[in-house]
Amino acid sequence: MSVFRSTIPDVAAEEPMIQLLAADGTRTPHAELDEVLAGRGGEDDLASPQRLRGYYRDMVMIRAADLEATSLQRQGQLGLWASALGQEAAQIGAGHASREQDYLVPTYREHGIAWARGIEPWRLLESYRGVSHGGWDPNELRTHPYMIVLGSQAPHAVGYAMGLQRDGVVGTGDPETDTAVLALFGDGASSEGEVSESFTFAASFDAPVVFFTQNNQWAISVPTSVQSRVPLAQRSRGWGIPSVRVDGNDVLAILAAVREALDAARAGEGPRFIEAVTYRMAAHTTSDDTSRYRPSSEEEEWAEKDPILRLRRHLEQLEEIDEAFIARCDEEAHDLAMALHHHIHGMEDPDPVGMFTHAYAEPHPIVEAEREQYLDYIAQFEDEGDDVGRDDAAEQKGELA
Ligand SMILES: Cc1ncc(C[n+]2csc(CCOP(=O)(O)OP(=O)(O)O)c2C)c(N)n1
Ligand SMILES: [Mg+2]
Repeated sequence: MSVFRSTIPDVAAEEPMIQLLAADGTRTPHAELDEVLAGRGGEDDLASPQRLRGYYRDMVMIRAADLEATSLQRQGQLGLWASALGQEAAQIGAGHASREQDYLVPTYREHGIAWARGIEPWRLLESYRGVSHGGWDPNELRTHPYMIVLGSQAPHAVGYAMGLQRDGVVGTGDPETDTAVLALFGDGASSEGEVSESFTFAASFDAPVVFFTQNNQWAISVPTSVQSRVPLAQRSRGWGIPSVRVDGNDVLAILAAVREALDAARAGEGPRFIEAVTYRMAAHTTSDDTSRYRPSSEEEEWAEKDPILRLRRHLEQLEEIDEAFIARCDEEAHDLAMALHHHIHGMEDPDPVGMFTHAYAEPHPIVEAEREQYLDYIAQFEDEGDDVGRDDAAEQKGELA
């Protein structure tokens, strides 16, 4: 039995939403997903009290990093910041559902995913400060660089997944090597044509890919209701891709659904699609002002569904959390925020022509010409005595000649 459905119901019908933790923290039993959480084939219990405390700590840590990054942007240390406030359960759940060998393809708001994959938060800040061309080794951490081009995650993920099939690491039954891809994108991005095209390829080739949409209700100022006439979860069924709608503020439901979907993809059963219903509690980015397009009553309503609060209430019901643990998490979160603060003040400007160096593996005449042009451009500022941190542009140009 599976929670994933491949039939298209009446479009007027309400799509059910899987939930294991109610807003007050009460756990609802679920025949199939409880089995997934309990671990098939002798794996660890994903819902053990120790694991639950771990997810709580992860969410507290990533929220602190997020709030600190917002402050750093306000202090002029970052060009921009896209907050993931409110989406911690969707991201920590999905991140921990993946296995080490899986490949994840994130957007620009995936700070919980990054955390779960072992990417240090200051790597994210480097990108948002504009001093890094990616921030981490995608191959080593099996997580693609952040991508801002909406929907681009889908074709990248499907292409990678089709490559895995050709590498013979899908459906062999070896849990150490069988691999799947997790494509992450937003509700707004799901309207991009390349997501539909990716569904076609994924379905036709049975690609080992899971499409994971965080429906945070907004694409900047456009509500999801304008993006789709049917619940997003129903969209992929037209392609024959089984899908499910899950409460995105419920870390356990997300963990179980993504784990089940990735297991199926890895086993060679083809793609899955998950709509995680959540809420972007902050503005779209630090350049946005929510008061221009949404009522504060909506924000208050969702504050009650806060994913961190929900897991804490659940742990309290289980009597598996105490004040000392909560205080320790808060202390660690504070230390992380301070570390980010110090780290950013110590960041150095990169070599201004580094972007040309990394465009191609081999030298390329057009990129070389553009590099020359750029060196000429920044040399002008030196002539004016305007030190813009471009130490020795003229010297570099001399070296090139
Ligand atoms: C192809 C493309 N078109 C437009 C944009 C500008 N843009 C950046 S974020 C955004 C809204 C995205 O909304 P959603 O996909 O719901 O993700 P969220 O920001 O809510 O996480 C838009 C229109 C872009 N980055 N890429
Ligand atoms: Mg959105």
